[in-house]
Amino acid sequence: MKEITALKKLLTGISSSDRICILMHNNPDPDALAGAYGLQAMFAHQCKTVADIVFNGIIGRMNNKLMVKLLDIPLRHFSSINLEDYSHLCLVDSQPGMQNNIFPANRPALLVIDHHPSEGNAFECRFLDHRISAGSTSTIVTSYLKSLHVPISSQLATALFYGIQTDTDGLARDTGNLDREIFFGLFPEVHPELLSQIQNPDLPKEYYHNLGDALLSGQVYEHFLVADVDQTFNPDMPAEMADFLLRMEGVKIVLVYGCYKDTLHFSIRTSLDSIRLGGLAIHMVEGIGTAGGHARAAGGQIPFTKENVRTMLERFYHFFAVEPGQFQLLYS
Ligand SMILES: [Mn+2]
Repeated sequence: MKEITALKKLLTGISSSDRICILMHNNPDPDALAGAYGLQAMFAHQCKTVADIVFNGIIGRMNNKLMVKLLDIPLRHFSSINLEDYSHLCLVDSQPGMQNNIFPANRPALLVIDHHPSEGNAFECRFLDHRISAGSTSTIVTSYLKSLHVPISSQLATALFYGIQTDTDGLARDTGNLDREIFFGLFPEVHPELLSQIQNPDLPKEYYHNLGDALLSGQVYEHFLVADVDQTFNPDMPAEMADFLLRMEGVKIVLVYGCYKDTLHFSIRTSLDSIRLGGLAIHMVEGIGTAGGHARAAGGQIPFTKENVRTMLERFYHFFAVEPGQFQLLYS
């Protein structure tokens, strides 16, 4: 494999005195967290250096909070560090120049691993593995850990397994042969009790408020469902509600949005293969916000103003050639 030779060469050039920062996209999800955790193990083993995992935004979902806590993932917040202090910057589950991360435009990347479609942004990088065929960043990172014979602790295996599981919906979505091979390969090392706790966390009362908002505001037309969770305590709630509502009988396309602080977050989900939601999400925020995603799951953010929300919704309806007036409340 060409990549592993290049990676080995890159790592031999790094010494224990180098300071490495591993960045993820904002509000990191389990796949980003696990990928970063895996790279940290790689740098520790191969270069005898402790890389810092740095996040921006918040760790929103209760599952993700528990993942960080129970699997001992050491995190630093972007506001508490200075990127100038690091000799090398890495980025996982995103690419420099994408709108969902704070990778500085004036710095080259040491290493970038991602599986999201490119947004056409050019960047300087010494080692890039951009593999759209992979269902998760965790898949790619695990394959490197195995090739380099980096020991994978039970906590790290659990993180990587959970990263693949969430990004591929348990191998049901955007999954290839490598995802399956790595997923089953990690399984014997996974800590079942910790994984179960992460998958079934206690939920705060606000979660149920947002669930109520989503159900009461939910409107349906044919196989579309659009819902507004209103104010939310967690920017991941629209995504969580969209996943949940997509399971409704007859529903195949879901849009959920909600406001966290001064930003409107939205998520789109579909069970259909024929739509590319990532492109749709980018179109919906053109000129007003940021977005990205995959074929069947995507999302974005816009500054919360009535005008912006109307524009975003109009573009969604227009894309599918439907009219808001055709929709009816789920409960009326
Ligand atoms: Mn991912």
